[in-house]
Amino acid sequence: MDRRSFHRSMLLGGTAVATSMTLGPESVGVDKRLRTAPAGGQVRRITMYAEKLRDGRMGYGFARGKATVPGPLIEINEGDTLHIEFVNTMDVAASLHVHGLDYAITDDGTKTSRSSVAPGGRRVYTWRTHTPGRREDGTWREGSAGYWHYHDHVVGTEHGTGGIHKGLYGPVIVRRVGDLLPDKTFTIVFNETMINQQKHEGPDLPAIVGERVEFVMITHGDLYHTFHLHGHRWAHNRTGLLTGPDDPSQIIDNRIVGPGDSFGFQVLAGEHVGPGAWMYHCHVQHHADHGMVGLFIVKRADGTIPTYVAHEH
Ligand SMILES: [Cu+2]
Repeated sequence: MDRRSFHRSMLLGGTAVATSMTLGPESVGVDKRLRTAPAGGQVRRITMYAEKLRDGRMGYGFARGKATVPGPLIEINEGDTLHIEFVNTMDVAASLHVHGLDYAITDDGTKTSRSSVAPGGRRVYTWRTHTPGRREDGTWREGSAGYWHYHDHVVGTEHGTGGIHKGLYGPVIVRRVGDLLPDKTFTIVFNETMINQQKHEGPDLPAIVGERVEFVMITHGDLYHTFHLHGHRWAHNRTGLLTGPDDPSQIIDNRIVGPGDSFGFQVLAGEHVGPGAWMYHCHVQHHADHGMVGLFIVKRADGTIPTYVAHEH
C-alpha cells in the first residue's frame, strides 16, 4: 500500500476525506492547493504484521507478505486513538513499541511489561494521542503532534537490539489540526552505517519541482550521525516549517541525530535551486564514504533531470 492510499484509508470518515481526496494518483503535475490536517478525535483500527523477509531482514507491514524496511508510515491526527492488531508471523517473539504517543504500560511492547507477542501470536496495542491545552494548575501541556517512530523491543535482546538491527522499525506522524499536508512523504532511517538497511547507498527519492515533500528522519543503532540535504533547508522546530515572520526557529540544512531520535520537515522540491539530483547524506565523513548517501531526485515537470545520468553516481 503506498502512502497516499494508506492516508486515504486511514482517514476514512469525518472531514478528512475531502482533503485527502483532492490529490488522486491520476493528478498531473503539482497541485498548488494547500491541504491541511483535520481535527482528530477518531478511533482507527489497523493490522500490522511482523515478518521475516527472504534476505534475512525483518519488517513490518499492513498486510501479510507486504512487510518493508522501514515499516509503513502510520499517520494520525492529534486526539485520535489507534488500535493496532499486531500479528507476529515470525518464529521468535516480537513486539511493537512506539515513541511519543500515549499508551498503557501493558502496551509498552517490552519484556518487562509482558507486552510482547509469542511466535505465531497476535494481540492489540492501543496508542492514544492528545491535543495541547492548559492543565488545571495553569501550566501548558504539550500535544502529541510530532514526527515519531515505532520499533520492536524484544527480538535479540531485552532492548530489541536484534529486531532493530534487522529492520523492525518505522515512522509515525501525529498531525495537529491545520498542519500542512505534503504531496509525498519519504522515510530515511540511519542505522549503523546504512540508510534504510541498504548497504553501499541510500534509496533514491523522486519528486517533481514544486512538490511539497516531507521527510521523516529516524536514527537507530550505536552511532551518532548528521543528516544533511543539499540545496534545501528547514526550520529546527516541530514541523520544520516557520509559523510566520516572527518564528525564531533556526533555519538549518544539517542536523545531528543519535539513536532513538526522530524528526521531520517539509520542503518544496527545488525551491530557489531548481531540479537536479540533490544529495542527502550523513555528514560524518567516514559514514558518507561508507555509503550513507542517497539522492533526492527533483525532476522537471517533463520528467527530465539536469546533469543527472542514472546509475553513474
Ligand atoms: Cu553517520
